[in-house]
Amino acid sequence: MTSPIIEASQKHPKPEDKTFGYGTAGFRMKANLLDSVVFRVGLLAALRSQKLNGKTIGVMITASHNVPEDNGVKLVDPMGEMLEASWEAYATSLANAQNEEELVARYEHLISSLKINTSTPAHVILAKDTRESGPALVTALTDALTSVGAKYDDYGILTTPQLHYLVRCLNTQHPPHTEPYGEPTEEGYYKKIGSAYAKLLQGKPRPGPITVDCANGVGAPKLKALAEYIGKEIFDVKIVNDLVDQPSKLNYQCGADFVKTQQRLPPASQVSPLARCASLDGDADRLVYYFADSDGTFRLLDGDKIATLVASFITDLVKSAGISDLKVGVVQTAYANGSSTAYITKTLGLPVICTPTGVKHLHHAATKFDCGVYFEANGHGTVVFSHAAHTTIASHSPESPAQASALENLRALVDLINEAVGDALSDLLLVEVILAHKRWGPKEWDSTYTDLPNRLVRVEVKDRTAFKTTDAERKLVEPAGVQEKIDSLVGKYKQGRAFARASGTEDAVRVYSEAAERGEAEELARLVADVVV
Ligand code: 16G
Ligand code: ZN
Repeated sequence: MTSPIIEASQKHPKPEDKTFGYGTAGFRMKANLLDSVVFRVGLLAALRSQKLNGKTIGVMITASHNVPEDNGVKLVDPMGEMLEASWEAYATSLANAQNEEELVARYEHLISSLKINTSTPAHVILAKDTRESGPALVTALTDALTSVGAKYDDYGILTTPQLHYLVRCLNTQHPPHTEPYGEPTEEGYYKKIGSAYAKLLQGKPRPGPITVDCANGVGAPKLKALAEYIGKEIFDVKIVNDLVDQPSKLNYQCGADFVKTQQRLPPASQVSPLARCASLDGDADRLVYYFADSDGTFRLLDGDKIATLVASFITDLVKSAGISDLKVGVVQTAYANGSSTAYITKTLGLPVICTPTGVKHLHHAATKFDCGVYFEANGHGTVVFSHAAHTTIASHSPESPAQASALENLRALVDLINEAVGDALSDLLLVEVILAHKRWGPKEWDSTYTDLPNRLVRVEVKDRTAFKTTDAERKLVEPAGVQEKIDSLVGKYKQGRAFARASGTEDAVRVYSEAAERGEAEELARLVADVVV
């Protein structure tokens, strides 16, 4: 059993002086350093499947919004969630074994300590984004899977959320699941969300054209396929930044991350005032909206604006359907604009949970609600429904035609939403539906509340691991004394708020600030940055 691993692993040697870590979104780095890591992730994926009695595990090769030279790899657990946290350490352990012998020893140690029955057939599915380095990394992955006799299916190029969807579909086909999540094909994905969208738009004003910037990534061909499935009459989408055959253009001056951090239109977007625009990121799991105001001012509708829109719509639908016992709530991170949090609690009257950065934290917290809406300000998010919510929505008997119609919409909404993970394509359709129902343009949506001026800065420090936080990253406990200094600065500004946390994806500390006036928010960020260096 072990010699095929050694033989296969010799083709994917570890670079000597590198230490790897499974971070917030898997392993991510320059693609030329990733070959051995992906091979070893393949070994772990097979073990994970065996540990879970042969359930299907997903492996996605992508580096999301990073530069074209980077790539990354992450594992998807059976219900389409991120890999269980305790296994991240096993991934790191395999990735850092210095040579083949050590790798096999660590692999076997996992088998014995986790009591894995290696005669259980393993099943893994994989996909990649459009990066040039993708195909070679797939070879590293499939070499590993072959060496341990795992069965695998390569789905080629997909968005990250499409792979999460497929994993969930494949693992819900059999009892105890009463119904599969959907058809386990790419086509099945378009069918599920596309028909839910069409249903929700019945009898509603047809949305006008929308311009979508696809970051020159995988979102472009997939959004085209989705749009073709739905049809131009009800989904009139103009796709820009779709140059997937020019890999160097990926995420360059475009995409959700560019728009959110630069707070301006991607240069390729030529749009008229008040027209709806949206951007996806490089693997289509993040979405932000924006528009140019009548005077040309750029207005961003970020993840917080999407969360508030979705939460208010679901609350209304649940109520209109005559359902009284489902708890709707919102999950945010410390980066959520203070105005959005105030709007959710005071205007919408909904509870808010704040978690540390990273989808897995938000997702987990959202499962505490029946309808848990979670979004990071950067545009990553979705809605998760509890078991009780699914059952109630499926079985509730309406008492009037109005209730019946709301209930139909609620059922279609559940189909439209990709519960497995934040999904830019599904979220895009979701926002389009809500705006059509509310008969809102981007300006009406934007005017629900006004963001507090804010500033995010990246600070290079000697050792970012020295920064330890508590209270969902809103307070520093180490280095000693720094939080007290931040508190005294914050106290000097009207509606001031600021925090510093170590980045999970870059070697830096991030400082975020908010205040009543733009100049003050900027000054506060600068002063806090001075305190942390
Ligand atoms: C990762 C996270 C994203 C988070 C970002 C923060 C996932 C799938 N992705 O990209 O949610 O916003 O990291 O980066 O969890 P930072 O730690 O460098 O600020
Ligand atoms: Zn992404």
